Amino acid sequence: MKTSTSANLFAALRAGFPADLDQCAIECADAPGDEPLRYSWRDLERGTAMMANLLQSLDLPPASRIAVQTEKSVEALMLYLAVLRAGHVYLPLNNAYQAAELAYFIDNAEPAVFVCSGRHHGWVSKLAFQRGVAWVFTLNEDRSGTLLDRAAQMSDQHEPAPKDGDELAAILYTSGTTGRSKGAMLSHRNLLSNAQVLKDYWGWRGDDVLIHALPIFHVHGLFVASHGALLAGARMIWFAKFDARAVIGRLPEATVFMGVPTLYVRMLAEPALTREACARMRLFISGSAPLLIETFQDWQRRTGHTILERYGMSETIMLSSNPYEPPAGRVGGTVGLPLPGVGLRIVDDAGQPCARDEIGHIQVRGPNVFAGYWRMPEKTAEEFSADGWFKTGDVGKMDEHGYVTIVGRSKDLIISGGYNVYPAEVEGFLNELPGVAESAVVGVPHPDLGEGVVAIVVPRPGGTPPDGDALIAALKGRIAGFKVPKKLLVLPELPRNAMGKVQKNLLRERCQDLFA
Ligand code: MLC
Ligand code: AMP
Repeated sequence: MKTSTSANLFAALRAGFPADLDQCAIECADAPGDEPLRYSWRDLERGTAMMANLLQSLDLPPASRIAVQTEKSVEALMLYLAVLRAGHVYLPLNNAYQAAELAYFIDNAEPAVFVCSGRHHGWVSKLAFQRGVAWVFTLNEDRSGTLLDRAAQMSDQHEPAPKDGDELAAILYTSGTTGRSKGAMLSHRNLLSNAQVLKDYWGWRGDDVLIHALPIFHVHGLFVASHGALLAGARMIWFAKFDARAVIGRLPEATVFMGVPTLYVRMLAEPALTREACARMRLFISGSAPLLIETFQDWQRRTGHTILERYGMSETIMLSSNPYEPPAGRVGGTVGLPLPGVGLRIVDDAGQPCARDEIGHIQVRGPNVFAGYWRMPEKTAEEFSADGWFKTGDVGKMDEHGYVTIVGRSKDLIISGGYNVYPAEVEGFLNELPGVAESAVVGVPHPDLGEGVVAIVVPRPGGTPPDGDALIAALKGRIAGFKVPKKLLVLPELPRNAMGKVQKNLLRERCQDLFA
């Protein structure tokens, strides 16, 4: 196997750091305390070296999975970089996940190390140790925890582990089209090739200032935003939690912002969002969920800037983007053109190419496309066409200029505020609750979240009908809060077609205005 330090994604990102390592790399915008909390590039270099040395001192098998469920912090970003640096595999987990969800990921990925927030150490460490995890460390928002205590004793010199580009860098859990969560295996090459393409395509520069206000357990915040800034040696203004007013307050110093559509909707609701506030900005990017044309137009009117919408997914990182230049080439309601090096085709149900503007299934290929799902070769095979294209599960069309429009999804997926919710998973938990015979979960328009989760529940015959509020309360604590239905209806039966399949389209129509 051909291994070299340069194929290690960390080494490539570090090569983008500016020559003067004492410059500010990251400034925390919402850290407690009066003094601004700043990290220099040297802090990133040394901190990641110490954490990488700590991982190395544990004598883990090569390519061990390092599972991380912590609050967002600069140290958590350093931990991600340290895992790459040490040559292990990063496994980020949404911090809303509860015990049943974590148990599944641990059983499936078999991480050697779990890093959790100190406040959850009791139950998480018990769960992790019971399932064979060798090491559990804590990492807290206030820069405390056993991970940093141990890393502080390590050397701040570390040579990045030599890597072949095809070796695994990260596993991101996603449900893909159906069923239980699957771990999308992303290699050093997948991540680096995509970061390099985006660096050129979006014109990243060393004097950019990125407002980073997204979580760092998904593609958008962890890869697209962080890699962009690191590779360009650009400064980040770092928000541990998105707050529309606070973000607008920092826009005058910034040049780049990335968000899911909900972030744009919330910022538009703030009177402080003006042309003056955005005067230095060069690029607003939206993705992870459809951006409504109204939001695109309102943003243009209010700020004078045209949002650049792009499209991607966990299995592929970024696939398409509206052009950077000229801004007039950014077409609202579309996700732009396939990125350089990315093949994107629209095919019909039989797998035959669709004509221009004809709606079909979106399939992709390229150096950014993942190697497959972790330990699920059959699932992997199902999601690729016979000629090697990945089936995204998205439905769309391409116009004569090559612009792609996503019109829907063939996968049963709800995207709420940029987070994916799989109806079958929520239905499974609902159906286990007392008094519930069966249930159906759908997504309907929501002014803030894009789609809001709604459950329709059928009571068990003969018993006391279940109370909607009690069911919602019972779900909280069992599954991540963002998956819990915002509204729940109790109906005597679910509409079914002649085949006995639940007609979710009818339920969606019925609930269409629930959040209006
Ligand atoms: C939080 N809550 C949500 C929610 N986020 N409910 C539904 N959908 C969501 N997205 C619920 C919590 O469970 C809680 O419920 C209540 O809202 C308050 O929680 P919070 O954490 O204070 O919420 P808030 O800070 O307002 O979070 C909203 C948000 C956040 C939009 C800022 O969801 C967010 O950061 N989303 C971005 C997701 C993202 O990065 N996606 C990228 C995926 S990558 P209760 O009942 O307990 O009060 C991808 C690929 C690609 O898709 O192309 O990029
Ligand atoms: P995930 O697997 O969590 O990364 O989610 C990926 C999915 O998000 C894609 O398959 C799309 O359905 C959706 N998505 C991402 N970007 C966009 C976008 N700009 N417009 C519409 N849907 C999007």
